[in-house]
Amino acid sequence: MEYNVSQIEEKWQKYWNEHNAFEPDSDMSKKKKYILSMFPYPSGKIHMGHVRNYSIGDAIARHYRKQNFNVLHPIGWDSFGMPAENAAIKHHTHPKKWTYENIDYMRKELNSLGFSFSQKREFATSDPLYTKHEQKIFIEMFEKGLVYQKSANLNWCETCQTVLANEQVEDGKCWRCDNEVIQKDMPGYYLKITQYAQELLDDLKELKEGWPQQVLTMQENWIGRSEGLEFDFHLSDESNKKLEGQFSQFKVFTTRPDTIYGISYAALAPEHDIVKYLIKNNLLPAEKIEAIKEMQSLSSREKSMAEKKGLYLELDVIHPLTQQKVPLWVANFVLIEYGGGAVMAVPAHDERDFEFAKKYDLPIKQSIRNDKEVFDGSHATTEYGYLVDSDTFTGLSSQEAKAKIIEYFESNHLGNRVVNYKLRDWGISRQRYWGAPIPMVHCPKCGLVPEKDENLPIKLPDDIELTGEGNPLWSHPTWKHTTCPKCGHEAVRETDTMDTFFQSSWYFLRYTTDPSLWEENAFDKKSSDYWMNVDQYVGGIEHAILHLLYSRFFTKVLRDLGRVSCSEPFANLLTQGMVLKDGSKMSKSKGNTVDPDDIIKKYGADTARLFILFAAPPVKELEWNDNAVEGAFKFIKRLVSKVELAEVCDTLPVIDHHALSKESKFARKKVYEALKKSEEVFQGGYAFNTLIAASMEALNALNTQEDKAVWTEGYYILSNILEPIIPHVCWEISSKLFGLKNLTKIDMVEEVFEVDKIVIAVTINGKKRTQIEVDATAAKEDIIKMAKEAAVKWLEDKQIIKEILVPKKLVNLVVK
Ligand code: ANZ
Ligand code: ZN
Repeated sequence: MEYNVSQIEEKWQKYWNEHNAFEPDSDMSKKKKYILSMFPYPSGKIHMGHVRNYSIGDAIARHYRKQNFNVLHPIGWDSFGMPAENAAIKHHTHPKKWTYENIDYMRKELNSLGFSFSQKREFATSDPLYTKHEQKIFIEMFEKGLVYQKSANLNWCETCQTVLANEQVEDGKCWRCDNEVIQKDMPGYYLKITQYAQELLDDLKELKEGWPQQVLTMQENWIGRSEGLEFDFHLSDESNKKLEGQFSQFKVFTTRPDTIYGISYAALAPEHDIVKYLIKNNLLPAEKIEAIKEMQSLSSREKSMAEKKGLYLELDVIHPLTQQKVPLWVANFVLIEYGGGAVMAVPAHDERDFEFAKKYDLPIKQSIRNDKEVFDGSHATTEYGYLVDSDTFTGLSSQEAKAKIIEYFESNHLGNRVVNYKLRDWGISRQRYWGAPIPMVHCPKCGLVPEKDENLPIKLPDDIELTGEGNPLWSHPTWKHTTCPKCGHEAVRETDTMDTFFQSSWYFLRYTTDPSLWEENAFDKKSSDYWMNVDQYVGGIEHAILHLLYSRFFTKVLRDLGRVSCSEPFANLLTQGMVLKDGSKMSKSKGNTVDPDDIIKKYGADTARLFILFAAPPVKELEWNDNAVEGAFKFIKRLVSKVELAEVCDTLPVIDHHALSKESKFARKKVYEALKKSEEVFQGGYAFNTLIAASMEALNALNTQEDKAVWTEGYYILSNILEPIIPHVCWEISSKLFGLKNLTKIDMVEEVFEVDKIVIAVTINGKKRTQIEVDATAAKEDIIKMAKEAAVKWLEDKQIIKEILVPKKLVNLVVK
C-alpha cells in the first residue's frame, strides 16, 4: 500500500467528524475515564507545546476507548484575557473578533492533528452562556460570605493598567510588557480561599499516588502552614505616651517561642499602623520618614531580595517574660501580610535577624545551645537544642520549651498558640475589558448588591473604545449606569472584570454535562458525579501552583454549595516536559520555534504525533530533532508499505506456534512483547517511547519472515496498540485488513515467550558429575555460574584453576 499522507488523514478526519466518533456515551452505568488536557488560550496558532500536551492526552483517551471505557475527552478555549485586548489595541480590531477568529483557526489546526475530542462539548469561556453561570456561581459565593471587597496595596502595571499577581512580577517588572511595577492601593474583590487552607493542605495526602511529588511540594509551600505563638508586645510607658495612647500594644507571631529569651529587638513592617501613625503625625525626624517611605514603595518580592534595611523608631517595647525594655525598629524584611506584620527578633538564632543586628550593631544574645553548631558570633545557629540563659526554662529542649512557653502564655493570658498560613485570599478584580463582568451593583442606598438572577449574564458592551489607558468599562459612556436590583434607585455597575483564573477553575465541570442542559445549568450534578474526578489531567508545570490550587478550591466550594459531590478535581496529574530546540524552550522571542502546521504539511499529523511521543517520555524535556522527525515518517511509511503481506480477514488466523520457523517464532515474540509494553505503558508513567520502540522492533522482526498468518496477527496487534499514537494510518490499515472490526480481544499468548532449553553436562577434571538445563541463548558467564552451583558438593575444599565451556555441550571445571 502506498502512504498517501494527506489523503489518508483527510479521509479519517472526515470520517470521525461525520460519525461523531468521539462523543461520550450518555449511559452512566458504564465504566468511565475522564481524560483532560489543559485547555488552550486562543493566542492565534497552536505551538509545539500544545501538540505535545494534546498528543499525550489523546493517546490516553484513545487507549481507554479501545478498552471499552466510556471516555470523556473534551476541549475548549480559555478565551478571556489581556492578549486579546492588547491585540485589539495594536491592530484596531475588537477583542471578541480577534478571539473567535483565533478559535476558528486553532480548531482547524487541532482537527488536522486528528485529536479525538468531543466536538459537541466544546465551548469558550468568553461565551455569554458560560459567563451567565459563572456570574451565578460568583453570587452564590458572595451570599455564602466567600467573596468580600477590600482595599490593598497591589502590584500595579501602569502600562497594562492592571493589577498583577506576585508571580507576574519579575525583577520588579511586569512579566508581559517589562515595564516597572508600582505599588498602588486598590479596592478589589477577594475570594476567601484562606478559609479552605487547611483542607487544601490536608487533601494533598489523597493526591500522593496520582500527582508528581514536585507539584505536591509546591502546593504545600504555597499554602505555607506554620504553627507557633502569637502574643502582644506592650509599649513602654514613655512610648505609649509618645503615641498619644493610640497604640498600647501590637501582635507578633513566632514559630520559635523557645528562643524568646534571646530577643534583642522588635521590628515592624514599613506598612504597619504604628509606622503609618508616626509618619502621619510627624513623630520622627524628616530623614527617617523619607527613608521609611522609600521602603514602603517596594513590592514584597523586591523587599525579600533587597538588602536588609531599617531604622530605630525611637520607641521601646517590654519583653513579655523579663519585663526588660526592647528597642522597636522598622525593618524592610518584615512583611505586612504575614503574622501581624511584626516580629520579635532573635539574631542569635535567626539569619535575617542576625544580618540586621550585625548591620545596625544590635545585641546578639544566645538562648539555645546545640551540639551541631558552634555559637561564635559569626552566624545565627538555627537548629533546635537546649535552652540557656532562659530563666526557669533553662535546660529544657527546644521542643519541651516550645510547649511549656506556649502553655505559660496561654494560662497567663499573654498569648495563644496559633496556626498561620502564607496563603492569601485571592484577589480577582481586573481593570480590563475582555473578562467576565463582576455581577455587582453599587447603590447609594443599599450599598453593594448582587445582580438579579434574571438579569444574568451581565454582558460586555460591544461598542468599546480601547486605548490601553484606564478601565475601559468605567470609561464607557453608558454601560455602568443601571438601577439597584434591590430598591430600583439609580446605581452604578461594578466595572472590574474577573481574573481569568476564575474561568479555568471550573471549566472541567462544565464538560461533564451534555450541552442540551447548558442553558439551564452550569453543569448537571448527576453528570458531574458520574464523570468526576478527572482520571487523568495533562498540562504544563507552569500551572503547578495557581491553576491547580484554585481549581481544588472551587471544587470544595462547589461541593459546599451542594453542586458537586467530589472534593478534589484531578485524581491523576501528568505535567509534561517542555519542548526545546537547540537546548532552550521554543519561543517566538528566541526565534527557535517549529510551526506544527509546517510539520503536518510536510509529513502529516501521524508523524508529528509519533515523533513527539517517541522523542522522550512525557514528563521529560523534549529536544526537537529534524532527523528524528524524518525517522518517524519512515517508520510509518514502512508500516504502510508492508500491509499487503498480511491477509484480509474476519477472524484472526489460528497459528500453530511450534510449527513455525525460528524467524516467525521470533517475530511473534516481538509482536507480543510490544503488546505487553502497551499494557505496561498505560498502567503508569505513559512511557510511550518504549511502546513505540517495541513496535518498531516488532515490525523489523516481522520483516525477517514470510508467514502470512504471522504478518496478519502482527498487523492486527500493531494497528491496535499504535492507534492511540498514529490513529490515521492505523484506521486505514484496520479498514483495509479487518474492516475496522474488533476481531477478538487480544489475549497474551504466553507460548510465544517460551524459549528453547538445552541440557549441558558438568564435568570436573573431565569426569561427568551432573548436568544443567539452560536457555539456548544464555550467556557464557551465566552458564558457568549455574554449573558451579550445581556441582558445589564436588568443589568443597577445591580450588578452580580453569573453567571451560564447550558450547551447547558441557562445562569442564579444572580443580586442584
Ligand atoms: C522569632 C524567631 C526566632 C523566629 C528564631 C524564627 C527563628 P514561617 O515559618 O515562615 O511561618 N516572622 C513572623 N512574622 C513575620 C513577618 N510578618 N515578616 C517576616 N518575618 C516574620 O516564619 C515564621 C517566623 O518568621 C517567625 O518566627 C518570625 O521570626 C518571622 F530563632 O520569631 B520567628
Ligand atoms: Zn439600592
